[in-house]
Amino acid sequence: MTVKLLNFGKPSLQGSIKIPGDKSVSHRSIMFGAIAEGTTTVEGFLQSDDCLSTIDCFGKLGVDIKVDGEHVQIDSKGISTWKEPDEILYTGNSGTTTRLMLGILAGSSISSVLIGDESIQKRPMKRVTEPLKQMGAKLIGRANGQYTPIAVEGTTLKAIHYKMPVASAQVKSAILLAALNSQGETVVEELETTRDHTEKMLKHFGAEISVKDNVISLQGGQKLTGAHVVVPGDISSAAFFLVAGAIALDSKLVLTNVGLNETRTGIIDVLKAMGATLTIETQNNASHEPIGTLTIETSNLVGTEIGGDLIPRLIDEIPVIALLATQAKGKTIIKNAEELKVKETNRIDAVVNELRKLGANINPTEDGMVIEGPTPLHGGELSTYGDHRIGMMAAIAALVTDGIVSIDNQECIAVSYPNFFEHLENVIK
Ligand code: SPQ
Repeated sequence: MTVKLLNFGKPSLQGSIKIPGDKSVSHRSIMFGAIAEGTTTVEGFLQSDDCLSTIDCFGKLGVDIKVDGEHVQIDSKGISTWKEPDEILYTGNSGTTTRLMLGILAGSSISSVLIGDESIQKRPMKRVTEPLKQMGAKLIGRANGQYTPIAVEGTTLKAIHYKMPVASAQVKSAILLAALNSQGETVVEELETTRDHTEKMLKHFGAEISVKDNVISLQGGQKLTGAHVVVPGDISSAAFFLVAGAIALDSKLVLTNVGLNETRTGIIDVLKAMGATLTIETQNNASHEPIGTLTIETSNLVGTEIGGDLIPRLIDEIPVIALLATQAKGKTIIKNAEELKVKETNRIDAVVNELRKLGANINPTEDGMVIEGPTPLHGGELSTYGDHRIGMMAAIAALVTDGIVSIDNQECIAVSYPNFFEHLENVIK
């Protein structure tokens, strides 16, 4: 773990950044390519630690995956041809890999064991193992299937009608992936709309799926066919530079290749509500997801209220939105965001503790936080808690502090954005 000292001296930011591939879509491109029959080619794949964990797991299942930078080719004859792994499947720091693979493996004909890193071992899995058990899945894990390691004995699954108790794309996706390999029609009712990359990719790989309001229906036994996937840039990565451009002195940043799937664009709604100088231009593109260019300039910001169905559309952006709010005039209230407590770390506690070290006026609540601004920030020694999004929030904060900010574990940022510091340094003038 390397301590990184950030001594930027309140710079101006100028230039353009091509935002790297979306983590959620990159994971799914490998999973769908492995399930499908035929050849799948992926363009713009995010080579981050989390996505490489997914590739590693499928490699152990005998799936032929060739990686050449951002290009990936997957050749598969379908799930029935996967081999039983002779090693434990290691999912690293990735909740998406762990939960979606449980759904996929539950309906396979092989036995396997999944384990992740220290953070994954504390993240709740019952939200996935419980509905999968209702489908007939054979799963054994600590605390009655709540924690990894989890052993999966693949078996024949039956369809379910499931009302989700939590707004989670990972739970929805695990059930849909299990449903593909089960008998009958599965119906999933969402509490609130969450990211719909799985539904979009199911269609892209040839499945028939019905989505009406928050009700998704999928008939089991459908075969997927290999496809070409163009991965859009990750708006969750772009979010750090959107906030940077809005709060740094005398700045203008152009962010290209940004995925604009409307289940992910809550950060844009928040920036507009706070009065940011932001323009959006959609791009014609070859992806099955919308893509555009965002231009952000130094802005006079005001506080806002963030809650309800906006939360799943920006859940991973909340740490950096909290930083944004420290530079806005007035009060920002973030509520209905209790899911933050079960991410890579408890992100309510982590954000509040670390921004307070820099002098922010921020208080935790049961389901979010309240921030009063604007506050001048000073330097400090910050912890990432091994969480990439806390690490990047700390680095962006250092752009507006008087004095040096240090972060304790810069390596964790490679989970979602390996080129983050290179991109940041390129736009500092
Ligand atoms: O994959 P992981 O570790 O869960 O990653 C995070 C992140 O910050 O990158 C959450 F910690 O993103 C999740 C996101 O919060 C990725 C995701 C997906 O790809 O389906 C969905 C969200 O999680 P959830 O629990 O709300 O379904």
